[in-house]
Amino acid sequence: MELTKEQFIRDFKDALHEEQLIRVADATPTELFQALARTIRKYITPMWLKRRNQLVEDKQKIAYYFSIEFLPGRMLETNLLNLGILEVIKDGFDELGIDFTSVKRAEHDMALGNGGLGRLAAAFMDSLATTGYPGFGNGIRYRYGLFKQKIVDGYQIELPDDWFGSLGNVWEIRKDHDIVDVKIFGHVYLSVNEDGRVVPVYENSKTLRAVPYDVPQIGFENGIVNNLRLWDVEIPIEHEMGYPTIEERRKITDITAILYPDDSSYEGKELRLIQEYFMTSAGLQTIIKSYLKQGLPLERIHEKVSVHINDTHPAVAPAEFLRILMDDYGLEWADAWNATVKTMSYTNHTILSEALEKWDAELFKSVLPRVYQIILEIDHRYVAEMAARGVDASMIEHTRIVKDDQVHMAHLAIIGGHSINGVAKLHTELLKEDTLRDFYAIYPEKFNNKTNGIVQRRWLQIADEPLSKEIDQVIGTGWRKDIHQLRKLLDYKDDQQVLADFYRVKQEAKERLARFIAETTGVEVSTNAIFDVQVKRLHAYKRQLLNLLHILKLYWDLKDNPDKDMVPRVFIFGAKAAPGYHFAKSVIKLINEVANLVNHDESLQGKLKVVFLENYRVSLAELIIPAADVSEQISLASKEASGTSNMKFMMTGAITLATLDGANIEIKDEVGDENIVIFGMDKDEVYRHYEQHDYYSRALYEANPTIRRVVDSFVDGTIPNVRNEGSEIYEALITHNDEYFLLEDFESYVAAQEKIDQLYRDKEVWARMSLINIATSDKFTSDDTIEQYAQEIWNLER
Ligand code: 26W
Repeated sequence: MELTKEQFIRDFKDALHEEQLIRVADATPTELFQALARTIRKYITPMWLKRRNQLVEDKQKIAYYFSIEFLPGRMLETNLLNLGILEVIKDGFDELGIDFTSVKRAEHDMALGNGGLGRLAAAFMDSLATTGYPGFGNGIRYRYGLFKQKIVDGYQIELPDDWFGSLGNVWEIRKDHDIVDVKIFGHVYLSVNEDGRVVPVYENSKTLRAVPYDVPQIGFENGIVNNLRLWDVEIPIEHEMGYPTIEERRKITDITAILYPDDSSYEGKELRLIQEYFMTSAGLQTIIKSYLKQGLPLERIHEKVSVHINDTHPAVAPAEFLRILMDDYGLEWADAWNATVKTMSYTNHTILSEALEKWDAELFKSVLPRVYQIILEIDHRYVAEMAARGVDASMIEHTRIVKDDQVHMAHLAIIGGHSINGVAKLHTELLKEDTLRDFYAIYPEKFNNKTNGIVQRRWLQIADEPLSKEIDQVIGTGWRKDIHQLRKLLDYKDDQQVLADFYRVKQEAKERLARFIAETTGVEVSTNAIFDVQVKRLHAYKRQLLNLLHILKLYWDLKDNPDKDMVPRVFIFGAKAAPGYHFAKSVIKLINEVANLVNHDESLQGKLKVVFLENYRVSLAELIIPAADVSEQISLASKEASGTSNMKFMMTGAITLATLDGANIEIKDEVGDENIVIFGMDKDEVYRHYEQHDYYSRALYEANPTIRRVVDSFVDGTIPNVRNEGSEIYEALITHNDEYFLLEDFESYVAAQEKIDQLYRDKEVWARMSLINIATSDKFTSDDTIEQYAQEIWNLER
């Protein structure tokens, strides 16, 4: 948009003076942020309205991305960048004597997500608007975001993330005219009405009022504003007498109170099922209503509407869609089913069996009696159709929706939709060959891959402004609009000056992070050290513990030989553990205690430092990632569906130290073998162990003195101030046979780390690797990922 500095200053002062009655000089950063956000909202509103009217007028097809998590982080700077007014606003603030950075930091992260899945959903919202496709989000407006992590005495403590504060979310707009009712519980029987139609009759069900709040999603310099719709629950006015007790009222408002803090593990909790149904039903009801306003027949809704199921959390969608089409609008099964399958599509984000949602049939039936009836009918028809097609009976049994008194949500999503995709090449292969093998045999045409991506604008232009400016110097600014121009950097891979400049920019980012580390943890780190970073959710399969084993190995090396020739290292961790995930919490404690051990040991001569940064989140990632030399992507091969931080590190010039897992493989394909450091078993070797049952961690432990010494450190008093945590780790590794094969990968990990050490010694070599990583990271722009979803799955036009 066009905006002059003078106009902005007038608008901003109006917002501050008239709406908040404050003078610039007196305002706190939070007040300034509020005024700025309100000013921006005024700029956005006309574009937002125009977009909606245009889509209605053109009867364009819209894709709706249903996700139980959206993790945008801070929105201010992205919004300004995408509107094309970031520089104008910064200039305006300079003139007013306001520090932009402190204002931007006053915004609380919007943390309605756990990790990769939620962050990806937010990235897709940005890319949908940027590519200009009509794609809207549908999720939950949680009162509290993902818990805030504090580290106390080395332990994780969880505090509520009161992200609304007293001021609420400035970006959202409540939409009363789209309020709908959602029914849960009670009993349902079928009856024949006057027209001779079979209709469900509900008894004793509870009605929830679903209230939508819309958050604008602004495209990059294209004037397009899409919509992210988040649902809140309220007590329906006309039913107020039906919910007399405070307890019952609280039960209702609890539905949107908290985001479940579990990442990669699933618990069949009633409240979670209600959350999932609540946002799915509310979203589908309003989508169908707005489609009908166009005066088109419901049988053809799939021509104008796509519904995407992000992981299984909204996978009740096919059944709910059928229910609405039949019960509320009188469609026959065949027509309703045809429209449903053509409307729905599903992405799988994990092969970990503990993360695949299956609901206890009794629970499901008690919460969603009518939907359960419909699911039974879908299941019944599926079994009959497959039998008629001559599909093998055991295969039918494996793939049906309801079996062993459980409702298999992934099965519903696959049977009830036309597309199922994985999130990286390897992951999709594993789905086809292993996890969903029988489905692949039945519906090969439904399977496809969509490798994840990241929003380059946030991770390069915003989070790494100094690097962005350096890139401008070398190849001009065209890459800011067309990320593929980054490849032009490859022409400079032997240019000493360019390499030196990039190296310097990285050092400066490290200095900024070093200051932050000193301020927040009191640990002094040298920027001559390799900044070796692992930031992601704490999970056994991600193997933060393998990283720690290597740190202990270095510790013992240095204790034995203080003059060991090594480049100093700073190991930086950031990770939240699910509050009920005992093992993960023990690993956090141990990282912190190893940090205490090494950071205060003078004999190590500062060659080894360990830092755990608390409360890892999007805004902290924006500080950490640009400062990384080494990106640790060390999950056991086959376990990490894709990973997306790996792409962010690559884009800001870190060297990836990785197993052949998830998108690491595709990163390797882009940068070439010489510009990444790979170690460990590949997925075939891992699977071979599973098939042959021939993994014995104790044998590895007994045969290898280095492993023994490192593992013993957990139980022999080496690490101070620990209780049972050390022996728990020891038992996981030795007694319980090391589920994620850390010990088998240990030696090759150590060798890979030694290679990193050697490579880093030659600044030019390192800077060249780094430049090649940056130059080829365009491969992972989420704009391209969305382009593929739009063309190949949703069939959208822009
Ligand atoms: C029902 C509980 C639950 C919670 C989280 C089930 C499943 C999950 C997912 C595993 C969460 C998740 O974030 N998965 C990640 O998705 C990213 C985006 O596709 C991938 O990059 C990560 O590899 C994958 O772990």
